[in-house]
Amino acid sequence: MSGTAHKAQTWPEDIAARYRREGYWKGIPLGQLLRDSAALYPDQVAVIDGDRRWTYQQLDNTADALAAGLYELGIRANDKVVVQLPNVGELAQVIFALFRLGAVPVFALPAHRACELENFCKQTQAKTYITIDRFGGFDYRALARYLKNVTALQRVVIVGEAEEFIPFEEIKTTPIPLATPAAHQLALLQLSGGTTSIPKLIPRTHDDYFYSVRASAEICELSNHSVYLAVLPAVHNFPLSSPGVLGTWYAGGTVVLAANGAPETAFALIAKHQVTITALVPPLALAWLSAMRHNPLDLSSLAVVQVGGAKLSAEVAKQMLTVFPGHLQQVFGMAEGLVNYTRLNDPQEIVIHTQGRPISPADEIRVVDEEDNDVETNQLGQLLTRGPYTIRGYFPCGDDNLDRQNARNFTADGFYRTGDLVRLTEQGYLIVEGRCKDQINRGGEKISAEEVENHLLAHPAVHDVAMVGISDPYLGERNCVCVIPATGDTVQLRLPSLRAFLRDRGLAEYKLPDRVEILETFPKTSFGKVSKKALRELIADLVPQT
Ligand code: AMP
Ligand code: DBH
Repeated sequence: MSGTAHKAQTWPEDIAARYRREGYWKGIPLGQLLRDSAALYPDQVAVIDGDRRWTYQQLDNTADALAAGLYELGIRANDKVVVQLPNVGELAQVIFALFRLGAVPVFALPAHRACELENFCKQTQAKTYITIDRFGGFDYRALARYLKNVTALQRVVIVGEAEEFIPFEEIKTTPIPLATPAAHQLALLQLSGGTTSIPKLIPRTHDDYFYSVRASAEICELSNHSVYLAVLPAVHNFPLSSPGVLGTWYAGGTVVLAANGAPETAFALIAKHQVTITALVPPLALAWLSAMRHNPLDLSSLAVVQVGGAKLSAEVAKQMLTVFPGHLQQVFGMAEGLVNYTRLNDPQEIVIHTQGRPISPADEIRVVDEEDNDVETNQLGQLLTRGPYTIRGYFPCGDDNLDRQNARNFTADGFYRTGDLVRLTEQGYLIVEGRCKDQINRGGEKISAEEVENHLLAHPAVHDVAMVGISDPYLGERNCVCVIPATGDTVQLRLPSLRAFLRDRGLAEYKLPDRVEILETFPKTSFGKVSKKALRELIADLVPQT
């Protein structure tokens, strides 16, 4: 560390005042969200986890008891607490207990391991780690032991069999009066995706996060009759806040927690609890589609199926509309802030072909070329955004690179550079065409991987596809298409056939694949998105260098 003090970059005072004046920021801390719903719907079920369930009143009381217990352990306002929990009922208690204490959860995904966790602990100087005994065949206590040795961690709380650590079940104590955190303060730290680099910490305030949750719940028409099925890890920004579990608790609905998104588990939960809304990433949407084709089930309680996190191809969107009941909703968001939704009453064309429009009239959108000049409507460019729930800078954690990172990721006037290549339609909807880096430069000719993938997804022998660049001494990059076959018959997937297929669809010659690799699965990020970075590395190992 150089000893340089890094200042948190936040909203300028005049803009913050405007967000308050215009009602986006209401000055209400997130702990109050549960208090209000418990007052309105005390006996309504807030959380279902297997055979266990908690009403709003029970969850509210437990959160207070847990907040008091965590205070007794020494946790104070503004302390960072690394939380690594799968979708279990205790997560709901932990979230609200920390919000009420004004302590700041750092939401690690269950799939993160020593490398990421060590990073989060060191970056935040966290003294507390709350996790589970075992999940998905992994023992988190072993991870906790390692972290205690190499970081400043002082205490580890374990849900389940605690061994030498603090048992979660024994912490709760008589509620005590606690100072309410100010709504402009830091409420939680989210992680940036890591699809292309190591996660950065994203500081979200009570005011800004609460606004995005409230507005999202309204857009998705959540009510106290809504039943939200969480199949994605609930701590991720999408299922946490778009509108996710927090949006459901805001509306007084019921959250059903699933350990994972396997169709057999999820479909049974949908039928049993009459689930009305759930959120998927595209690979999961494909798995659900194929399960429904093999064994159609009555999922008629579903009013909304959200798909987001990565581009849903128009081809798959169409299939979703015919196979699933209710509305399909595309969600294009980022943990840094901006979230776009197709609206429930949008025409099918919009739902199939766009990734939605921003939550808020106060979201500012710019689509720019490489010199930051605005491009015309419908033209491809990089998406920049600022608004009442989009951060102005990453979390200052003593990292010498922070200023450089902020300078790279934010404009001087506070726009976040999303790194996404989009078109903005005349009606104000965004179409995601790829990431700046998800582009193959073939001897100067740029190819959007998404475009070719979209065509190939229409091929009957293709289950899923991802295109990556492989380095080429002559062209710089050539394009390699990785295919998960739909059936055992891969003859149609040979290179000449695929090229002919794409050529028939009118695709330019330079966009046709140079190589095909048949794979059983794609490497995924911790959140379950296809990791193009890992895929590129995998292919580099398979393909002999020329
Ligand atoms: P994360 O860093 O995990 O918060 O991921 C945010 C990024 O995921 C966005 O900047 C997009 O690149 C991508 N993303 C999220 N939702 C969508 C979507 N519906 N379509 C295309 N890309 C998406
Ligand atoms: O991918 C994401 O990060 C994401 C997707 C949809 C997100 O953060 C969100 C909605 O809030």
